Amino acid sequence: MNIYQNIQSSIERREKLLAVLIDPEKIDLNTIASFFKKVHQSIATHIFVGGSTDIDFLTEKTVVAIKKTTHLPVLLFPGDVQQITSKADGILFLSLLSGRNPTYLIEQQIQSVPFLKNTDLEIISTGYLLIDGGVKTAVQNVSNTKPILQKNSELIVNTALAGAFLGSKLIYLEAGSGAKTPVKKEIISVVKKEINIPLIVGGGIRSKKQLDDAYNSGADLVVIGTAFEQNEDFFNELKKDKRPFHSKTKDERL
Ligand code: 1GP
Repeated sequence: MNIYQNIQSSIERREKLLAVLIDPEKIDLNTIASFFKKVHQSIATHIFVGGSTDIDFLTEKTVVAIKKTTHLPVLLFPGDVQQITSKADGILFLSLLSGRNPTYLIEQQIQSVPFLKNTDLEIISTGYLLIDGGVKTAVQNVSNTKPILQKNSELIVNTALAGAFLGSKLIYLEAGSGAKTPVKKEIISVVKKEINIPLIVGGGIRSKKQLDDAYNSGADLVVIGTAFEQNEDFFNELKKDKRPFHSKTKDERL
């Protein structure tokens, strides 16, 4: 079964998913073994690798080191075409739908095709929405696009739905790495109500409570990077025996 089908079956089983985001510019490869010991004791189900930039081309080296250490699926979450390597299991093929910069809507994607078509990476089309997280984040700086304000829920929903109509297999609500305010519960639940594809939420989630809030509002997969980078003890609060489940099905929420 491929990664996407596994995500779908987890959702059917009412399991919640957690991706640990590893930024190749921030992780010290010598610490990968000890870092992953903690990852494996936790409820983490996926590893995302990526960052807004990768000036020193560290992505491939990082993915190779991670693949030696884990059996969890490793998905590229690239900031640009330079961050693609065939060594991962799959790639979130992102289009920054909240922005109006053609480079991140379609240009980078076209540039990646000659490489991607010769790899075995599972390509997962992902509608990517940058939502205001209270601080100017790297995604905003690098993509030169404006995030959608959280008060503008109608625009967020319509953008997510446009992604679904265009054929995205996932929708990713992104408050940006290190966001002050994660995507609000109300936004997650209103988007989840409208779409029939798995929903990813990330950016600024630093506590078990914020994680549970995201799950209970309808996030199927939550992405956490900064909180683990800054405090590996956070993994202890997310031990495997405490794996969270969907509180309500989509139909129950309606
Ligand atoms: C950023 O959504 C991810 O792209 C995770 O954000 O680093 O704030 O956890 P944090």
